[in-house]
Amino acid sequence: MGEVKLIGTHSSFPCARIVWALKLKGIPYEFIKEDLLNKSSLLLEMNPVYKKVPVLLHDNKPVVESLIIIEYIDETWKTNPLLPQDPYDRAMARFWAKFVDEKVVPSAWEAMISQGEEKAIDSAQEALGFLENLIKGKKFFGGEKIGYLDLVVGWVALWLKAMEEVGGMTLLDSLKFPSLDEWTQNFIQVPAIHESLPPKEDVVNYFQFGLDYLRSLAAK
Ligand SMILES: N[C@@H](CCC(=O)N[C@@H](CS)C(=O)NCC(=O)O)C(=O)O
Repeated sequence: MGEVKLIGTHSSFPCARIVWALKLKGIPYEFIKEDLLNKSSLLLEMNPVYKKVPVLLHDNKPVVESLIIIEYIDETWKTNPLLPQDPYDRAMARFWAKFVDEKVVPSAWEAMISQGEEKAIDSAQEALGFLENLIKGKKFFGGEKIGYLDLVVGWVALWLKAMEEVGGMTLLDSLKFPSLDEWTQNFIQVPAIHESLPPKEDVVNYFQFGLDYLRSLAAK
């Protein structure tokens, strides 16, 4: 199996994706807590390109970028597969994962920092609408079982709610997105997910800190 370590922070959803993947596979690992305000020499050495968490260390070899790390974990430890077996389904899962990180996350972030500006909310809800259509009639994005895309969308179940609180707005309106809302309930009930969710207050503080920091930069 080799030695597995994860450099991360508890309030970061890209890091949570990796914790979930490791737990679903039953892989023991050591969590190395990173201070993003005072980055460790280990982080800078292991991720010199982006200097970000998460970083997975497998026998001291680094793998970075959460989507790539999940794929690495899935290819390395075959039990409880996360990506679909069918090549077309796998391509689609990767397509939607890219969409989540390139469109859904940034639009929700924009809506938060605009403090609920209508145009920003519309744009975030348009992006969430694609996920609503995708999950309609299914328990998980992976079908009956939790899979890769569920881990990628997982931030919606907690981090999106924290963004809503900080931005004073609602994005995941349960009337507009009933299936996605139901999925969040199914997702957080899975023990591996449930037991490793940070307290919502920590995530709210994390986003509030980020927002205050951006404002202080803008004021200079
Ligand atoms: N695309 C990356 C994003 C990772 C990321 O943004 N990490 C944040 C924490 S949530 C970070 O390390 N930020 C530190 C920085 O930007 O300096 C992934 O999916 O792994």
